[in-house]
Amino acid sequence: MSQLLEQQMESVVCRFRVKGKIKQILPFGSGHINRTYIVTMTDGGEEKQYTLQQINTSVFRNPDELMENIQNITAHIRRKLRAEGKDAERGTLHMLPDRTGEHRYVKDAYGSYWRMYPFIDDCVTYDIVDCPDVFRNAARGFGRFQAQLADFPAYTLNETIPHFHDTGSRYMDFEAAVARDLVGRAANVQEEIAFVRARRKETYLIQNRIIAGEIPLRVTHNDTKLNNVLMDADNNAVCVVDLDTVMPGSALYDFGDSIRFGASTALEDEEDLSKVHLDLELFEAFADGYLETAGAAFTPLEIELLPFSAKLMTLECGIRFLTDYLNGDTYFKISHSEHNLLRARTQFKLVQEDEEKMEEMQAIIAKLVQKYTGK
Ligand code: ADP
Ligand code: GN1
Ligand code: MG
Repeated sequence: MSQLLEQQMESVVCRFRVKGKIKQILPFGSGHINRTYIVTMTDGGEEKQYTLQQINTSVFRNPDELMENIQNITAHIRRKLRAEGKDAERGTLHMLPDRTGEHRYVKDAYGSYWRMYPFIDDCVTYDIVDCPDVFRNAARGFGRFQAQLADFPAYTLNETIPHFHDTGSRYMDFEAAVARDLVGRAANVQEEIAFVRARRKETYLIQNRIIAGEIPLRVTHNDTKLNNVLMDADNNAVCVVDLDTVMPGSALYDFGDSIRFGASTALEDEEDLSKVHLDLELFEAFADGYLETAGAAFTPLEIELLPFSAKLMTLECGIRFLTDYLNGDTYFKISHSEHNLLRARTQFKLVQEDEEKMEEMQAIIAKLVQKYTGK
């Protein structure tokens, strides 16, 4: 970390309502968008930790609206947890106010926006999981999150990234990137381009049904990666984090994105594609935990489309990685020049397996529906 960045962060931290002196600031987490740090404060011999995050404002263009969403969502969940006698301190995030009490963020001298949360102790997050029981618990965390927000007034939410899971519009961005070929990479990824083009028609399937009113809009998280749910020492889900993309959306986005990331046998950027598979046991465990906690509200069409949503969300993410690669890596954080291409390839490998195992996924869902409804 550069000295300048450290000084910048220290002056930011002091503008939040925190007690004591800064002991340490360290980078944390494996997210692709914001920058996250852990801040340790000492106050009379007591230590307390916080997460400090720099908002990526080229992705989230209106930080005021973004923070307003998070403030309202977390207040809603906190009220619910308290009413149910549950631990509201650990069950949701709490954005710290600044010293004036006016904002839940600090804007620094360089125009960057920062926010702070008390660190929820004794938790871990996973980038990969091989135990179905752990993944079932993660699903319960995301399912409960959706159920907690079922009565949140969706119309009051700001759209933090327009058309976020509009896969058809992601496809059009991809075609534009191929046509521009800004950094001359298109010639080398003809196979991947053809893979996406062969699936163009499917990119519109969920969005068209939302527009037609056949699939209900709900308040959804929209970024349900396994590492966005904190798990305690017994691997129970404690708190859903990374709330920047909570917006009106489809339950299919959340289910599909969780399967995309967590039901894979390899990391998102695994180079050796022979290690990348869709694990049906993990799929079943997640579907079980999700239907148990959120499924009662689902319509028959939502249930029917759960397996397809896993494929579509994986295809969409692969399209986004490939598009960013073609655009010269301007959106996702990367650690080397081929990073986005590797990520796109793992997604396409998973899409292929989703296609091969579609009937098995459908049979699993049918079995679980029977379990929960007796039908
Ligand atoms: P990103 O946009 O970088 O993914 P996240 O909000 O997901 O940012 O935070 C990155 C990681 O930091 C999470 O995966 C989680 O492990 C951890 N984290 C974030 N907020 C907290 C918190 N309040 N308490 C404990 N850990 C947290
Ligand atoms: C980004 O911020 P992070 O790492 O949780 C992205 C998601 C992608 C994901 C792919 C705001 O999530 O949409 O699915 O990377 N978030 C945003 O790993 O674009
Ligand atoms: Mg995250």
